[in-house]
Amino acid sequence: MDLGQDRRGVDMGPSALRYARLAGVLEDLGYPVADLGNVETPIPETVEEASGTKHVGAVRAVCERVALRARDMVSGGLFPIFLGGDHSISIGTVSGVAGAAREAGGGRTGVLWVDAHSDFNTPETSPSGNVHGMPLAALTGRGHPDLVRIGGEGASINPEDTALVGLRSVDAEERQLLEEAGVNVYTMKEIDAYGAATVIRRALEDLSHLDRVHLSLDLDVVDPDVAPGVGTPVRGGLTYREAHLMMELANESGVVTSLDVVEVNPILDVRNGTAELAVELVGSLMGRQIINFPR
Ligand code: DIR
Ligand code: MN
Ligand code: MN
Ligand code: MN
Repeated sequence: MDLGQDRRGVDMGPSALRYARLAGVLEDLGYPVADLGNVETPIPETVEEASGTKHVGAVRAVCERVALRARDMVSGGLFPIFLGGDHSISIGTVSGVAGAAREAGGGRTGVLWVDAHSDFNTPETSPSGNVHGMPLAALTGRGHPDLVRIGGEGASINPEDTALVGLRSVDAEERQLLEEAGVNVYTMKEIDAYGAATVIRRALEDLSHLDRVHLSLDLDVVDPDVAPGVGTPVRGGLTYREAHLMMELANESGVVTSLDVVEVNPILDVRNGTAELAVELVGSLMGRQIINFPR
């Protein structure tokens, strides 16, 4: 889906990730993989542009379908990996995963949001009207009622059950909302000051009380020199190794139970390198050692 922001192309992300051998990398690690195909999604050319929150009706419809798929996967005991698409898909992925787990007595779901942006805007605070800047707010019960309602009425997750890592672009009023909500925030400044390992371990510690953790990986968290194929690049991001360390430490913690890989835009990419990096990062999260030390 590319309805949640202004640039075309991010809807081709799943094809680029498949082409970069996502399934093969997981199979090499010993996992059985089932590709469930794409979720039916309209293109912006066929969607009536409403004023205010852009394409909100169509985004909601797609996210409801995503949430149903997410529920089925959690009920089936699978580890869901969702390929975006822009980050608005996560209103569907997280609400579905959290809702299914809660109803099955599987307890409380938290979110590790790894992104250059905090995606905590509401229609009132958003400077762009783009839904991809709103998913985390909607998931915690803030924002457009049609977005908050996705996957079931009300908030899907508690703000204190979220940790944000890699931030370096937050809008002024969005920042106020973030502070009021009390989410755990780790900016690039903290990563520079304390080191990536310390910050990542703190963020994982913030989520250690939860039964499930959904990792939502927006590829724009990585520095645009390393990952140019994203719609809203912001310089000063994670290095190649810091991004891998994020996933390696998440793997070591063993807490992650579902994953989004979003905002890969093949039109803006260079020889599919951002999709290939994304696949590498999924590999690290699932246990692959990119630095092999013979033991
Ligand atoms: C900006 C950009 N804060 C907005 N957000 C992005 O439009 O709300 N999120 N790029 O990923
Ligand atoms: Mn995002
Ligand atoms: Mn982002
Ligand atoms: Mn909801």
